[in-house]
Order: sequence, then C-alpha cells, then structure tokens
Amino acid sequence: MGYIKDHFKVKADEQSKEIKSILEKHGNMKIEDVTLAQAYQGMRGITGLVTETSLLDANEGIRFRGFSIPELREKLPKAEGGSEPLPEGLFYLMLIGDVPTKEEVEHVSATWARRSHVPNHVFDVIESFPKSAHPMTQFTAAILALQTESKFAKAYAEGISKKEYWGYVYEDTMTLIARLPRIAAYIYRRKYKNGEHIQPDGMLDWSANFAHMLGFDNQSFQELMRLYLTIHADHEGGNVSAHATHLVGSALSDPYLCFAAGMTGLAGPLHGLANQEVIRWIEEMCKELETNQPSKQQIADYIHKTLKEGKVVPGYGHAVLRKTDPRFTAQMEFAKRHCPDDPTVQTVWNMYEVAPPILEATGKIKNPWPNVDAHSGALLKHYGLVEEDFYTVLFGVSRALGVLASLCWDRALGFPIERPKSITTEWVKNFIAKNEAVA
Ligand code: CMX
Repeated sequence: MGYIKDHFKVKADEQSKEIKSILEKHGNMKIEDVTLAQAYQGMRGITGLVTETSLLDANEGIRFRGFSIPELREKLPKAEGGSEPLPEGLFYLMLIGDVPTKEEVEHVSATWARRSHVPNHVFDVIESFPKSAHPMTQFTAAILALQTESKFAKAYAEGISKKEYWGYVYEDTMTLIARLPRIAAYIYRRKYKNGEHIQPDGMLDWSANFAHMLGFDNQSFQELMRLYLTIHADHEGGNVSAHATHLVGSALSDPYLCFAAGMTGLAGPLHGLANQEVIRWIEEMCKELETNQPSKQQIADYIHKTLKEGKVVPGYGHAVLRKTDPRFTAQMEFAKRHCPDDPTVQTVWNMYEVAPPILEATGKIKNPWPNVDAHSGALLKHYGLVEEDFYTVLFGVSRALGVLASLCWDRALGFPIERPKSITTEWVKNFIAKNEAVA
C-alpha cells in the first residue's frame, strides 16, 4: 500500500475500535430531543451525523481536526516563498488527523500530479454541451463521465468483502481530486477563452497548476488559489454538498457518483452559487447607480430595495454561523495585503459595515453577518477572473477535499445506509391530538 494509505488504515482501525466501545457502553445515550419545528424547517440543529474531518461552532466558525483557519494558515506547509497554506496539507490533515510535514505534503502533491491525466471521453462529454451551459452543469457531467474510471465500482461488481471498501474509495478519491483542476480549467478555457487550452505543468503544486491551466501565472494569484482551495474545503457534515455526498455514499455509490451529487447541491443559490450571486448583485447595483464605487448610503439603500423585492442579500446569513465567517475574515486579510484599493473589494468592505444592522433590524434573519461567499468574487475579479458564473466550480474543486476525505472515513468506519424517518402532516395532527388528550 502507499504511504498515506497505510497511515489512514492504522488511524481508521484505531477509530473503529473506539467507536465500537463508545456504542457498546453509551449507544443509548440521548443527544437531544427533536421538535416539530425542526422536522418542518430544514432539520436545523438536529445532531444526527458523524463527520470526522471538521466541526463548526456557531460563534467561532470552522475548525478542521481542531485547528481554526488562522492556526492552519500558520501551521500547514507552504509553497516555496509563499505564505498561504497548501490545500494538499489540509487534505492530509482531514484524512489522517495530524498536521503533515513538508515531505508529506510534497508526497500528496506528487501523487495528484501523477494521477492527473483525464481520459478523452470526458472532454467529449464537455464538448457535447452548448457553451452557454452553466459551468456547474458541465462540471457535474464531466465528473459523472469520469465515473468509468471508478476502481470501487469495478471491484464491487467483481465482488469484494465489506472490509475492502475503504481501500478502493481511497484510490478513487485520490484520482478524482487529482483530475478536477484539469476538468475545471478545460471548462473555463472552452467557455471563455475560445477553447485555447493550457497543458498542465507537473512541476507545480495542485493550486498553482490549476491557476496555470486557467491562464493565471501570477504568483499572487497562485497564493490566492492556495488560500481559496484551503478555506472552501469543508464545513462539517450537514451542509448540502457534504451531506449529499455522504448520503449517496451510504448507498455504496462510488466516489464519482457521490461527488457529482454533492456538486448538484453546491450549484444551488442558497449554497455555493451564492459566490456568483454576490458579484452579480454588486455589479447590478453599480450599473443601476452608474458608479464602480457606491457610497455606504447607496449600498444601504440597495440592500433595503433587495429586501423589499422579497430577495435574499447574497453572501449574508448562515444556517449555523452566528458571527462573521472566519473564511470571510481570511479573505479580507488577504485583500488588505494584496489589493486594498480595488473598488469591488472596497464595496465588499463597505457592505460589511452597513449590511449587518439592516439585516438584523428585519428581526427574522438569524445571522446578519457575511459568509465565505461575500468576499471571494471580489478577489477573483481583482486578478481578472471576471466570469462570475465559473466561481462555484472553484468552490467545488476545493469542496472535493473535505467531502471525499469524509467518504473514505465513512467506508473505513463501515457506516450503514442512511435512512432517517419522515412523517406526514396527518401523522403530526394525530400526534398533537394524542398528546393533548393525555394532558
Ligand atoms: N437576505 C435576506 N433574507 C435572509 C437572508 C439574507 N441574506 N438570510 C436569511 N434570510 C431570511 C430567510 O430567507 C428567512 O426568511 P423567511 O422566514 O421569509 O423564509 C429568514 O430570514 C430566516 O432565515 P434564517 O433562519 O436566518 O436562515 P436559514 O438558516 O433559513 O438560511 C441561508 C441560511 C444561508 C440559506 C440564508 O441566510 C440565505 O439565503 N443567505 C443568502 C444566500 C447565501 O449567502 N448563501 C450562502 C451560504 C454559505 C454557503 O453555503 O456557501
């Protein structure tokens, strides 16, 4: 077995034993009761999933294996001369549970570079779409086309023991992550750059090579990609893309099918597509006001107008977070160092000052603070990546790291098929009547 795979197996066996003992001793312990409001309103706050890679705190934000984003920016290995973490290191941390050495990160980078060749039929599938098709549609279809390569699906069809699942899921995970940047860059160059494709450079790290294939060789943009692909990778297990990947995986669908399911969820405007929507919202505001830098008062008025029209203000609010998203803060710090005078960046910062009190005053929005999507587009636009309908694909490439590391854990820990109980309103009415009769 490979070096990382060996490490993972040892960790997973230890964890499996521990979980078995927890369930034997405490399996009947109640975490919390479920209310009717939770059943009707998106299962908010119901603790019903185990995801080992990261944990979200409503006030503090995400921690990956116990490390906050500022800690990761300090502790994870960096590229030569760079100051942002390499996402390869975050993947290692999420999979193995330990902060990797520089050599371990180089090992991940080299493995992904070696496995990055994309078979021709995947490009044929992309080419069969009209160029007008949304990049997320092309991306998801390409992932499904790549499924012909699944080692898990092949081994399962041939007949393998349950104990062997994890190894094939691991192999598919490594190959799929290795190939995503090439697929994403191909879609970008096809749709926006007259199909003038750029060959990969195997000497570069995963993010820098991705930036290179997109057509951006500037070092500061490479640093942005390393940060971007790190901070978007995971947000515990209940968000739509992570949960969809995990749910589909519980039916023993292979990693390609699972990840495609996650990506169709990420493509929704209340989830990953919000990064596209934020820039559209800002651009529409600027167009309407005929300025590239609206004043704080103009932004406030435009937020009121959006709310009055019954629309959401994209990039603000969250189902779990109740403070500013640390992923927003990390991008703001990056912008302060690299492009503080950019007019769109300035608008994002002005919006950060004026939006929260307005959203709070509605009395219904539980979190008036910005999420990860409020800042990312302004940074990409600064470097010339202006095609906002591509932004969610970047999010998707990053999200693969977390959801696929989790999928390896799901199979290594032998998690069963997921099947929560649902009820009908008829059932609810009878349940209420019965309770009232008893009272
Ligand atoms: N603008 C306007 N209204 C908002 C709002 C916003 N940014 N955020 C929440 N609301 C509204 C909700 O639509 C809901 O209204 P109704 O009661 O009329 O249906 C009400 O406030 C209560 O919602 P909530 O409990 O605060 O938020 P939810 O947990 O239901 O939804 C989220 C969370 C993210 C979908 C929501 O805040 C939103 O739509 N934000 C804008 C889209 C966005 O930025 N999504 C990206 C999230 C991060 C990611 O996954 O990438």
